[in-house]
Amino acid sequence: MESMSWDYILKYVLIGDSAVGKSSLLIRLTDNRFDLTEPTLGVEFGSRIVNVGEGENGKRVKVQCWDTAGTESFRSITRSYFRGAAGALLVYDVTRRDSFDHVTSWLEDLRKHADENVSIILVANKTDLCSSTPPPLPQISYGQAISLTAEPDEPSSQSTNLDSSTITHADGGGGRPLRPRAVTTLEGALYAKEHGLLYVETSAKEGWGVVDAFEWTAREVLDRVGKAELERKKAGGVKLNKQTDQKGGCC
Ligand SMILES: Nc1nc2c(ncn2[C@@H]2O[C@H](COP(=O)(O)OP(=O)(O)O)[C@@H](O)[C@H]2O)c(=O)[nH]1
Ligand SMILES: [Mg+2]
Repeated sequence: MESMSWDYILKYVLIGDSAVGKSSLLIRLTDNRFDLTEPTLGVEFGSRIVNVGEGENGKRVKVQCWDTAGTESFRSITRSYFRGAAGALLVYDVTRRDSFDHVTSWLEDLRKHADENVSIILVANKTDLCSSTPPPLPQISYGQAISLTAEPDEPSSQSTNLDSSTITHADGGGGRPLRPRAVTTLEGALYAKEHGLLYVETSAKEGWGVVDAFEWTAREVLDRVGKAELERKKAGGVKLNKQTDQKGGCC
């Protein structure tokens, strides 16, 4: 079946505090829906093919994503899934400061237990609670924009175009009351830059930025490791379809 063919399989993990929206992001990715989710017990799994690049050079990447429980009691189980992950989505809730404060501890855990080349994207989720429109800037350019406007330790006034005061719209969201953001776009993006992470703003509820988060991470994995390298070393969390030239792979 052509639609099921893939060039690479990448293993991902979804991590972050409880209730930041990890399971909702996965359901949005795999089923394109937003439902009430049950708290995740241990680890759950979902997969989908995403496209990296276009045309002749485009690759079909099967993302196999492990959704982990954010609670402390499951943390040791969660850690055991880090090994061999090619990509990690580290999620926080833009309305909950504590979930952002805990990002450092999740990152330490990941650096300690995952392969050193794991590609990590910092995911600022639930932006729909603070804005009725998707973030207006192309999200991938946040990092680039920041490097042009500010150093991580001294955010400059020129970079206020990335601040949530202009990103979010206190316009009532079609009657829906909007909440203040607990973590600005600038803060999230600077943190990501400082720690060598990709950055994306998402809403699992509205579907904003979700597929992009998985695609950008896949692009970084493929860029970083390179096809030749993949074939030679069988890099952690990456499986190459042997029949990739014929596009014959099937899940
Ligand atoms: N408004 C809004 N709610 C969300 C979003 N993502 C998740 N939620 C809600 O947040 C709660 C926790 O979500 P869940 O996916 O179970 O979080 P997890 O514990 O990190 O897996 C649920 O009530 C979801 O419906 C989002 O993007 N926007
Ligand atoms: Mg969950």
